[in-house]
Amino acid sequence: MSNASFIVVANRLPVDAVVDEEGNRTWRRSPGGLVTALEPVLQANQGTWIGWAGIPGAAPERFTSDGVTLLPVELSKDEIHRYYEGFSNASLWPLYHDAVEPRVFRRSWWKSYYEVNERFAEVCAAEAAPGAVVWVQDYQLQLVPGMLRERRPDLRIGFFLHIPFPPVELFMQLPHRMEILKGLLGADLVGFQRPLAAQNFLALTRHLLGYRPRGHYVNVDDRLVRADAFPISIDTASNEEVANTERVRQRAKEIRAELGEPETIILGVDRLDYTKGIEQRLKAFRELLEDGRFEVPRVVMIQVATPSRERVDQYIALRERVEREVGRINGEYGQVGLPAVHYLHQSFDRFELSALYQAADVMAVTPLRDGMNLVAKEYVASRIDNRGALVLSEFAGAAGDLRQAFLVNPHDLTDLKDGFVTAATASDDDKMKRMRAMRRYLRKHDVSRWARSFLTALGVPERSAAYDPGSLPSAD
Ligand code: GDG
Repeated sequence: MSNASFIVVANRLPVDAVVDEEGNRTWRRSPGGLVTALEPVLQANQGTWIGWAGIPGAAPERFTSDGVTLLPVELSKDEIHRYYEGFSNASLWPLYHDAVEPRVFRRSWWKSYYEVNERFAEVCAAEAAPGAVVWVQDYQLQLVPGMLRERRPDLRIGFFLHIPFPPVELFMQLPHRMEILKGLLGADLVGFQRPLAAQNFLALTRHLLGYRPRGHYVNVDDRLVRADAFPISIDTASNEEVANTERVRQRAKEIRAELGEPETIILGVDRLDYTKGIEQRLKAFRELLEDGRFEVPRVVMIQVATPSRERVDQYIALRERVEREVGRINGEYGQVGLPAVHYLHQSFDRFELSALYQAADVMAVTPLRDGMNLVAKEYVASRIDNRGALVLSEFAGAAGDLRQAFLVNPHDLTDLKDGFVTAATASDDDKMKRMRAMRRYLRKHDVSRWARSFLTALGVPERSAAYDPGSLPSAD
């Protein structure tokens, strides 16, 4: 049993269990950046992935998929409500995203968060071989490093936060803030998307716990904890490969034809989440039509809003607001057979997504706050023709990497509108120069480099197969 030498612990497994009406269970790949990033690392290492299988009740038995052992953890309906939808997604998520939406605190949610974190830690403690490397992921499991260290001091523990880490004043609002901070300090290495997040974390260890961080290190009971930035990326080569298929190139042409060959297609692809700035983006587009700076059908917008957290109140309300705004824009500016905004509340496969990227003249990635934002990077990697323009929020972690994008402040509607117009009217030369530079950057800074740099910093020996996904087939 206890023989796993490399373990990833995440809220979700990389696959979701799907049960049909007759009770038969199948598995479907779960979407999202975390899975794309980590799956190749685990495949290379024959590692173990511990996580929830996506359905309430008794956990399915462990199984193996593509050389990775998947070990499901049980969550009851009540825990999904309190730990996941409650404390994780209605307390921590808004607070860590600069409270762009009011955060909700309930005491019963915390209890459940604590208990579920303990369960993950116990499952992992029982699974890990002596001296194993454990890599804990994201805001749902911030207590796990501390709980794991208590049970298994022999382990090498890393933690990576995929979302922003808030400044001191905001974090101070969080009930049980000390426990969360101590939980994170159970790790040997705490990784963030951006240097500022690591600085916020280090400042809090001083402010709340009285530690004296030196550089990137805090001395906790004679143990050095390092906090640093490791900006996540994508599998650039595999995105390029998909974009280069005949199927995708054909489909991109078809999309443009179906839209009536507009001059400019503006595209948004986001989980339907209030941090992504979808409402502000739609409002900017409506005003540009109002001002006559954009005109349908010469300029049209496609907004893919992937369904997300559909039982959380704030997400239900957001969906209503977004759909009302889309209706309003189309009512005022659409023509028969020619809507101004094509709104798709659906998921697509990666070929369709790649074709959309290739068809889009302007990609609108304008979150109010975002840890990184992989969509921005996928768009750039997919533009093998070096065309297209990326309008990118300064508040996305990706703005630190994709510096040649048209940067905007999505909180400032005028700036957002100007950004869209500038990108839509920039010269081909200018756009190509920017795209080439960003593509070069992503070729070098891909997801395997991200995993390698994190694991090297965690002390996993450089030549170990544990993190050399380079020679393996891509994740999806
Ligand atoms: C969190 C942080 C950080 C979306 N719709 C479809 C689809 N997607 C894929 C995209 C992309 C991923 O989901 C979304 O990743 P993002 O980074 O944009 O955003 P979050 O889900 O909020 O991710 C974020 C990330 O973690 C990684 O650390 O960058 O800041 O919030 O890969 O392509 N994929 C498919 N169909 C869809 O309809 N196949």
